[in-house]
Amino acid sequence: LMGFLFVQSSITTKDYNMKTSTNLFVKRILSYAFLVAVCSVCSCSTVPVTDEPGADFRDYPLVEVEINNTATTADDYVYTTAVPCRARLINNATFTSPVPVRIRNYNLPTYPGPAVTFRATSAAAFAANAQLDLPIDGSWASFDIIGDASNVSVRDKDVVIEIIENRSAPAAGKNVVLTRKGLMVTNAPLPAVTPQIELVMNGSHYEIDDYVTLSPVYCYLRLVNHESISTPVNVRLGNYSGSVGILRFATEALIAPTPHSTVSAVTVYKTPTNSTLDLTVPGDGSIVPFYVSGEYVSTGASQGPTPSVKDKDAVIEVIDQSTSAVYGRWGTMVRLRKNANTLQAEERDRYLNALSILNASFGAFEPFINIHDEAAEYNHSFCLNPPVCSSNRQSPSFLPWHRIFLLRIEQDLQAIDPSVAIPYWRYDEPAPNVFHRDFMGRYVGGSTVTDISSSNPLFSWYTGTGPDFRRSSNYDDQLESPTIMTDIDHYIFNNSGTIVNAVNFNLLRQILEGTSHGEAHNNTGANAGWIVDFDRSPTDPLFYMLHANVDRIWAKWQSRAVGRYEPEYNVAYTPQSSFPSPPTGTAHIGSYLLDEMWPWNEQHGGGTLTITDWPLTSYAPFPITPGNVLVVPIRPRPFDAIDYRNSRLNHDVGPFINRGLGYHYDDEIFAFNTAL
Ligand SMILES: [Cu+2]
Repeated sequence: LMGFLFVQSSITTKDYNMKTSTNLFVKRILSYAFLVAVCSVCSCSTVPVTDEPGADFRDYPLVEVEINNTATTADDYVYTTAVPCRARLINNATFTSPVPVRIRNYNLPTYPGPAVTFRATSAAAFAANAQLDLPIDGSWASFDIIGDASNVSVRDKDVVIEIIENRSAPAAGKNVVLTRKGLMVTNAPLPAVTPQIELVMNGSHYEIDDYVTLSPVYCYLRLVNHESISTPVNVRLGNYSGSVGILRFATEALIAPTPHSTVSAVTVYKTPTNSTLDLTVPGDGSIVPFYVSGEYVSTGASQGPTPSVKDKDAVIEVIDQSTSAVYGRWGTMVRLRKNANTLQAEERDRYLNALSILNASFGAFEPFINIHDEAAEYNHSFCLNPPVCSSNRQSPSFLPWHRIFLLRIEQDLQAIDPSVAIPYWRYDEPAPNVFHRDFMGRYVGGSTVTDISSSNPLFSWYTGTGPDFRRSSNYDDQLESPTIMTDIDHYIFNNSGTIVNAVNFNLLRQILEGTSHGEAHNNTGANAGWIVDFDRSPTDPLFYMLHANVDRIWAKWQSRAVGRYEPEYNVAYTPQSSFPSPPTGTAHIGSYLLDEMWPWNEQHGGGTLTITDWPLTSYAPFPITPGNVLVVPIRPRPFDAIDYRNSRLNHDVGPFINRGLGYHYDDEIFAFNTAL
């Protein structure tokens, strides 16, 4: 069935006056984006800020933190006496006046745990927050941490502190998390460790990008006090016994060329597989590189990853090879997009909390509604066959456009809480925990008002369409799923994993948009629900989990054959190249591989190609958040959306310029099965 099922609701109204007036507000709040230094192994090079017409580039502070004023973590333990700490700006040259920040614990009020209190060194009293001004010469600002003897840690790194943006303007950036660090509250100091080892993830000394998926992340070790200890140190990397998220290690991102009938020689890189790794840290202070990723068990009862539940619960331990002395533990997170129906309560609530905070500043949420509306309404970027697009939104760019669109909101959510990733709603399975009063709410027959708990952060949900979000599912959302395909995996893939229907990209995207995703929208919205209507569907928070599942199925399809991560091959994406001039064929501008996609292409006003009315765009270029510097190009093309895996921050992975978007689903291995 290729028909497009995502129909307009009969109650659609569009208030152009409202949209026009709010656009100005949105432009002011959201036209932030920035380009900053990206550190490579040995040197930092600053990417010059491009002063784009009509865009204000906004710089977030990139912050390094040290507990006990050392680069090693062997002394990152806090007791009931004050521990000296310090923070500094990495991109200090960007700023012209000291940058005010706030330090606090990461705990949600509803999930209290071990915590610490803070004081700026100049202040007298310890408190739950401390204010600091970070100097623009890059020097350290001091603060102290103290633990609570009655509330000590259960495991290492179960106390996470965070430094947040505290500049008064722009308002949208306030409280953005600039960095996090894991530590431990003990009731006794630990013995001093002589060789001071530093571990650096992602090539940068700031930790805001220290998140791993199932892709290899570049890291290195270094002897800090090499001037007093000039001998090499033989160390073993491994998982700390208290870790929740489990990691794997490798000395290199393994590379294997793979032949294929239509792709001559694609070189792939694979995920690390070693549970421990022996390395020698040079005595001269130079680095020893390695790669880390989340564990993925490929067969057996425990098939799949062992992802994190909270930030910094995946802890890399560095010990001495012969004495097992601990040289340090570094908290990171195996952050994956997970099945929404099986999230743990705290994961679920962190996601809801971040969504709610974004929505509470409605001006910061509204673009998601408007971008989607106008992209569909004005037939840009995910439309085929102009000028009939108002009744047919099928387009080759449907998948890459929504991939970038989801990253747009995911990165805004991660600016609020970096431990959040958009969960996916498997709409081919019953999802009673999704349609629950404590999560996305329940549809109760006879009313379109979605039933949610008063304690649910979404209880105060508000969009331009009004308070709450309305559904009218025509299936029992506790027992049934909205798609006629009982198992989408087995529709696109048969039981042995072979693709049976979507044998090429064009067929895949038609099945996904028309049948699979269309049924999820239509049957959940039925007649009066907002999710059925393209200009309001992003007002229902379920939208993002629905589209994460669409994206996940594409990702699984990509993983099943060679070349589907390589955008320049037809097996990965069609149409290739750029929109032809003069126009020929049927695909819309914005759909060709190398076309920049609206709205991030900054096009507005009268277009000159087949579409003459690019909508106003207040949403361009693609904004950048602290943990995702340069992960998404500022004017993304379908080309940039094909490989979703390694972060572009990982410069050293693979033989190519890394083109990944840095996220991963929890049910798909990083390297595809070459046996298929
Ligand atoms: Cu959709």
